[in-house]
Amino acid sequence: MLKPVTTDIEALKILDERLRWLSAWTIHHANHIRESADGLKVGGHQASCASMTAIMAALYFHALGENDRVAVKPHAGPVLHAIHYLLGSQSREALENFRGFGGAQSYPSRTKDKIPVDFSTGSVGLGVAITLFASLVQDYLSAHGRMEEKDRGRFIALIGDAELDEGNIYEAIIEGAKHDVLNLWWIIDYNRQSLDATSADRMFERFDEIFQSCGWRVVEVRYGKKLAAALDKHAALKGWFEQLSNAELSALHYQGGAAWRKRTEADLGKEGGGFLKDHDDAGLASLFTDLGGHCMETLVEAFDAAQDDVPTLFIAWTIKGYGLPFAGHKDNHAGLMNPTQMAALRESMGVREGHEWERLESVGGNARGAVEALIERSRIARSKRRRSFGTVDVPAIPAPAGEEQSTQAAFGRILLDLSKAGGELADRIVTTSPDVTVSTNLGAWVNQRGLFRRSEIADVFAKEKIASAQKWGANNNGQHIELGIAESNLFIMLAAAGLSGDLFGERLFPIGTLYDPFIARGLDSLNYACYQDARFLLVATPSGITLGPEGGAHQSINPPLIALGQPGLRHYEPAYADELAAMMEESFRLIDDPKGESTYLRLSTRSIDQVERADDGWREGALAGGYWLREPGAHSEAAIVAMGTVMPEALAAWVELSDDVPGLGLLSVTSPDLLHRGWTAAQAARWAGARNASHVEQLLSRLSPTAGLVTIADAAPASLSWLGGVLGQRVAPLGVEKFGQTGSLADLYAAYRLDGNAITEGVAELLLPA
Ligand SMILES: Cc1ncc(C[n+]2csc(CCOP(=O)(O)OP(=O)(O)O)c2C)c(N)n1
Ligand SMILES: [Mg+2]
Repeated sequence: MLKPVTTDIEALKILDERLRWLSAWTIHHANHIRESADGLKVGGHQASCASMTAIMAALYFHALGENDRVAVKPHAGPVLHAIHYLLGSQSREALENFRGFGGAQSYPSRTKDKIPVDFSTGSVGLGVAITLFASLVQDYLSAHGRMEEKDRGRFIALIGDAELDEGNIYEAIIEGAKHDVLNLWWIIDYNRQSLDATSADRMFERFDEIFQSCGWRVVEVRYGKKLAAALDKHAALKGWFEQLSNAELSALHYQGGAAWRKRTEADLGKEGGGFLKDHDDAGLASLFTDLGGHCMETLVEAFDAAQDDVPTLFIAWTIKGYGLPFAGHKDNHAGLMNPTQMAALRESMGVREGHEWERLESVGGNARGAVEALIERSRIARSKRRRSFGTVDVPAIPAPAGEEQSTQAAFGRILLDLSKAGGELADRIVTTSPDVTVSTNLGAWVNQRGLFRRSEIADVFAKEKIASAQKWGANNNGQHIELGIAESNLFIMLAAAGLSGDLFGERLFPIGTLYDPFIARGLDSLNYACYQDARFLLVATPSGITLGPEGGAHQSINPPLIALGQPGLRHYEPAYADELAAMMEESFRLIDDPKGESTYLRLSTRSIDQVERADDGWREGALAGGYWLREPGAHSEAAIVAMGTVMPEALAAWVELSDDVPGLGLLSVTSPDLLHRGWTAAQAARWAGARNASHVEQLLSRLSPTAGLVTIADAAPASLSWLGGVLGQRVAPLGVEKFGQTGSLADLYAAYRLDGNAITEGVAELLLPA
């Protein structure tokens, strides 16, 4: 860790004001000056920015080391852009196009912004938690000898106080405590306002206890130097000030000096404890707004005092809209200054009309040199780091042998075989699971590769020679990160590990496992991981109603529909072990490919007879989303279209119906997601002059244009029923629309119409005259 530098406080104060101006101006320009083509609100958050400019100036121009990484509160995005503008790494053009197509993004975005953004933010709470998991990934890389001490950094989250209501933050700190996570600074912009209102007073006093219980140091940065001195001198005043509610404080900040005087007199008497006579109204306003988060000396001291690696929560008191006309007003969250107010601010800051975009406008004399020197000295990266891909040659992954297998069991076998074979890919795989390691079949892999912990944990059961299939000793070399039952943490862990190449220059191949229904529990976190283009393999098992007696509550219906609508995530649903092996191989390649993506494998615990293959002809189609498991006859009038674990029912029905329905085909769909994407992409390409039909169009054009499709999947029927729309063929969709009943497979398949009878009825429905 780098030592803090001695910094010119006056220059930092100037930078604070520059950031306040530039962020407000960027938002103003987008709303009031730039031509609006559609009349839509542009928006932006001048108050949320003004709240943080001192904190961010102190960080970026003083405290940050070159390896430190920051998640910036989404609504302070313009301040981050202003910082890079001052550094010379953001263009005026991008700021003028703030919230416009291709311009600086509304909220910091790793993938869309041209400046280096360490972590995207937007959905509050998630950007906070990813810093913790990124720190854990750093520890993992160090422990595995993939990172040198000098390259290690600190992970910083700039947090809105209302953001602390998001439960995922507490899930994260509990997990962090278990893993003894280090090198975190979480800085709360405690402006006591949310979007709708002022925030609850009561709860806030509890936050420090919660964090301390999880091993954090809590530093309250409450008062600036001036205010602290005044309150120390006047004990009654201090007691009075500290009992003001959040709403009262905000209202007084908004109303200003005269209101402060009136209220002080009312509560403390005419003399205000002997204090009022020393201050005029303006002096009072300036004194009472001197909160810690706006006082540069206080901030620099607080940051300098926290140079060890203990996770630290700074509660920096601020005023939302500090220095702007709506400071403290409870409705200021999306408030925008009008042109008159903006002109007044411009004048008060010494910015000349027509010179609004000048980086160091109004900074003159000796100060200019000091400010320029400080900007020059800032240790943060000016340009984006190149994403690293192509680390590993992914070896061919053979299918596990066995005439009868489940995809879940095959998954465990493939990982075990990979581990035994060893090699670069196996060494870079990191697995993780929220307390379902054993029940998702990762156990054998973990026995081989071990649990990861920075400090060794003995396997007490093994030491005591108590028989157990699981060896749970943990140490530095382990490759499995065991999580508590919090699916959101799983996805944020996958996001952090899946960005390891970007953040640390070291590619990891993260694999996360969970039960399919619980994807929904962490859905926004999964979306967050995909939004940042983190790369990982998500294995969801068991799935559907096929888990049978294991429990109605664990049945899953809609994840294939979720996957259909989730960019950055490819859904594969194999029926057979050889398909799974091909898909895992592909998913590892996709992780390490610049144009790749993450993969979601939906697996099952049902053991089924494997099919005999004449050759490898199925493979390409299976990886593209589907293939004919039983070829249709020329211009066939019907096909069964099946996905995943119900393939035995589809095959049996095909055998039974083939005599009566000549040319009946059986299409195995391995990815509705890929088929749909290919279909829409081919349509778009045709408009651009291309001729190629998509994979799904080619598959279905083997049938008659008037053919009927009976689609069947252990999932919502809409996962496949859309196939009728591709060429206008008719569909009888089978699938699961209700859930919750436990039973044997035969009972459930009959009750939910996933069996041969239902397929026969479907074919009849399509082929027989009404
Ligand atoms: C998950 C999520 N829910 C809701 C929102 C909408 N939202 C944006 S900011 C905000 C309030 C933020 O208040 P605070 O965290 O205190 O930030 P401030 O602007 O006061 O600094 C809300 C509700 C969001 N961005 N993300
Ligand atoms: Mg707030």
